[in-house]
Amino acid sequence: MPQGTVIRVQGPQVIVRIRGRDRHAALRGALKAGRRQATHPVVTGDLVRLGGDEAGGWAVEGIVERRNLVARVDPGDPRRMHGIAANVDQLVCLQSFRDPPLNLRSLDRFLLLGESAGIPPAIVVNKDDLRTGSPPSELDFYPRIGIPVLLASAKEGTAIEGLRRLIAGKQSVLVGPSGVGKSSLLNRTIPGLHLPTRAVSRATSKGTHTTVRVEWIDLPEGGAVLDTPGLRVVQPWGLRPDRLAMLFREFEPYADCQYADCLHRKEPACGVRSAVEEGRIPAFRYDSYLRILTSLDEEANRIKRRGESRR
Ligand SMILES: Nc1nc2c(ncn2[C@@H]2O[C@H](COP(=O)(O)OP(=O)(O)OP(=O)(O)O)[C@@H](O)[C@H]2O)c(=O)[nH]1
Ligand SMILES: [Mg+2]
Ligand SMILES: [Zn+2]
Repeated sequence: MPQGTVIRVQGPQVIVRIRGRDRHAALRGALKAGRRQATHPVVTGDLVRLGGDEAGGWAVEGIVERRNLVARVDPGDPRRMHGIAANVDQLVCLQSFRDPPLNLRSLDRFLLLGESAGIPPAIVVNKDDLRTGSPPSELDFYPRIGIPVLLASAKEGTAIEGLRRLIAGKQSVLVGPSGVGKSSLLNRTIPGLHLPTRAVSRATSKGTHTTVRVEWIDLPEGGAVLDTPGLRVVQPWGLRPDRLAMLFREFEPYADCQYADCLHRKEPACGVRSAVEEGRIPAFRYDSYLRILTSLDEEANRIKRRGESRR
């Protein structure tokens, strides 16, 4: 059975690259039924098994097991998964210094989209031309735990060469809030690319959700990069409270606590909390951790309430 790579998802139709050619394909019934558990049954980057042929049209029969998956909780229904991209090598998390302002809480959530799926993350902070004063010292922390940081400006062309090197030859997915300049940076980095971009709202300093679906962009030197629509709410799919601390890389050496199931909140003799007090774990990261942990509790309660109201 021939196979292909999904390079675009548009409703019940997908575009699949079959032996180097991009073709429409329909989804078969069994896959459509998957909508109850997932917003879209197939995801950009999926390797799929195909039925049909060039003359009569192609149909997606099944999905080859994914190497990995970038996915969040569907904000409209916490029991459903919203898959963003499959089978990627790298998750590039974009923020901007202004319009919208740099938000470390949001950045740490986006990083978890990668960490929870075993996908190495990288950070790009765009709109360096709008920065006043030196970059916040928190940004120096990430390279120490192996996450590279680039300060870029799509407007002035800063760090474009660095970004090109970062994505060269790989399958990358670019994520971040709306309006930080994901599409603008890719336009600047990839010759001949003209993705639509739009100014952020003056009133709210938020983006206007210009990119509306995941866009697959082939790189001239090989590899591809996926531009994605800005996400406002990012809760990584399948995240469990007892696994969260492991995804904060720097906690690991200190997660030696009195209780084996310690969540590093208020438990006595907690190695992680001691490390925060001694300054070995930065307070801002511990703060992110606590907020995400609380949001996981809230999400569990939301799901429980839905279940009860149905009965
Ligand atoms: N000053 C400045 N403005 C920038 C820079 N990069 C992008 N912008 C502007 O920021 C606005 C949003 O840029 P987009 O590229 O559409 O942002 P996006 O992240 O793709 O947004 P969505 O597609 O909505 O997720 C546009 O008006 C861009 O011109 C930059 O480096 N400096
Ligand atoms: Mg965009
Ligand atoms: Zn602990």
